[in-house]
Amino acid sequence: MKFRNPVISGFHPDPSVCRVGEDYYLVTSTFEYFPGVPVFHSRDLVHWRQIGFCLTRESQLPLGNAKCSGGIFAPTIRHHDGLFYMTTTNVSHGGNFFVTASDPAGEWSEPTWVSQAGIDPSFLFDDDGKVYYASTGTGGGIWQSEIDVATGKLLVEPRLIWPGTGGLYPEGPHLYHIDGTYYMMNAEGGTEYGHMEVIARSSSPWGPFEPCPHNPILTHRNRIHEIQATGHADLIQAHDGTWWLVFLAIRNRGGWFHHLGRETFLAPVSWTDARWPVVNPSTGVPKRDSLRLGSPGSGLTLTPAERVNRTGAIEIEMDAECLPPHPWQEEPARDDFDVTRLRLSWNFLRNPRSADWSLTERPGWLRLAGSAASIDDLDSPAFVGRRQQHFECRTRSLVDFRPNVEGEEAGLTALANATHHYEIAIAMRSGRRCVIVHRRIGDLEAVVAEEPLADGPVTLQIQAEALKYTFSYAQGDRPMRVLAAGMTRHLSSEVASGFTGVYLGVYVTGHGKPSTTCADFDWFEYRPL
Ligand code: 6LW
Repeated sequence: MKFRNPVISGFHPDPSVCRVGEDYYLVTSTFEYFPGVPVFHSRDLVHWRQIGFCLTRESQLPLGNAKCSGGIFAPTIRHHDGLFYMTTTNVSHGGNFFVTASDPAGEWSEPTWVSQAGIDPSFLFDDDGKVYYASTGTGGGIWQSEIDVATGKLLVEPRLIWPGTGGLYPEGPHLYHIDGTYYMMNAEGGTEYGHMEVIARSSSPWGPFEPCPHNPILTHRNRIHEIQATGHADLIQAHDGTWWLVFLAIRNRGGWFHHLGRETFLAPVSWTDARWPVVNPSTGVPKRDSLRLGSPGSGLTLTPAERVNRTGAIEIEMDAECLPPHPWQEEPARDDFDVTRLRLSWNFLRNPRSADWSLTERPGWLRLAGSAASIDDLDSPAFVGRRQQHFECRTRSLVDFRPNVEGEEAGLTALANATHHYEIAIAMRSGRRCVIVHRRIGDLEAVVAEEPLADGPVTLQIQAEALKYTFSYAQGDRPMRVLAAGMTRHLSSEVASGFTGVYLGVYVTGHGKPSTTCADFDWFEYRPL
């Protein structure tokens, strides 16, 4: 059967997956966004629906003044003895911790902190009841401890167990116990164009580990291809016995840049006779586990063509013996805000102030009360946004905002981070209520279009194509009027840096002073084109 990658599009990096019976649960990292660590559910590993978040309270997820791409790094989800466990790192507050839940849709527990340095923590609940806790560590390599999962206490101090195969930044470790052998799988090369996944094995959870003769088992570092940066993976055996890998990758469209962030991809896995995994075997399997490749590190002698064949090339359209398809109903394109809970696809920046937003003060509208904070600040402005998940899509919203004071502003934003974002908004400028288009690209900032507005609500629109955003507005039944455009490249990770992807959202700010008036959004539409 064919399936399409990414299986979860838009900014969904560092995926980790577990299975309970015929149900699959997946989590991704979320950095400075709140709530944190979304939980996705699937019955076929291809179709995923979000069912909740692991971190929904400030007590679980303090993000005060978290830098852009600070906060929550790579998570791991596992299920053991009727409980789900999710461990991750809050690099802005506290370090490594885990939370638990009996129902993956939540609520999840308060954090149990683990005094282990590094990032990218991961559990192995072993058959003998021991719990191993792996992560990166001081000085590099993969470190591991044994913990008491009831308290988070270290039972065996962390120590270096695997240096990696020599690539940069060994990270995203996961230890698996498969058919009596311990496999340590990790990413190397960094999360960009040099990214790869490697694996090693041992008869002991503490090593020494022998590297796989055809490492890296996954990489696109030698491929001229739309898909790049494949790596940071998690391995899963499906309920029908087949094996699969979820991992992150990016899609370049129209140039060597990506603005949708690192997305979640899927590939089938098969095993060689020598019990080593092969990713996406349909693109080529190791011809033989020859001596030439046997000794650690000797893989470097392969020709590019052989290297591609060996490293499991990934395609947008994948061919594989899939599980019976189990698609979910699509979320309607239009959110009318006519319920009193925000959809799961909405996120705040850092810990929101409850006074900044309401779905009840003006029923059927989303009301945002602007504070002094703006999108440029390492604070929590009156903002909610959703991930851009398609290169071509259109975002619209009907906004009722009547600014009184210079600098008061409300509208739509395409947001990469605090220093790279575009807005179409209603603002008070030189005493007039106007519609403006604003661009910030690092230390370059400008209002590039401005037109006076008639009284009444305004429909604001951002139309996205692979290479540009187009900003338009309309009032009453007048047609949409294009005001300006902005290049997508300038909101890409290559330009804006960081670990996050573009959000499309609504906001209001007083730019340094609390706004004297609220902005009401009647509806918000996100429509893939
Ligand atoms: C993630 C780590 C990484 O925790 O980036 O570059 C971090 N590699 O594996 C954030 O995605």
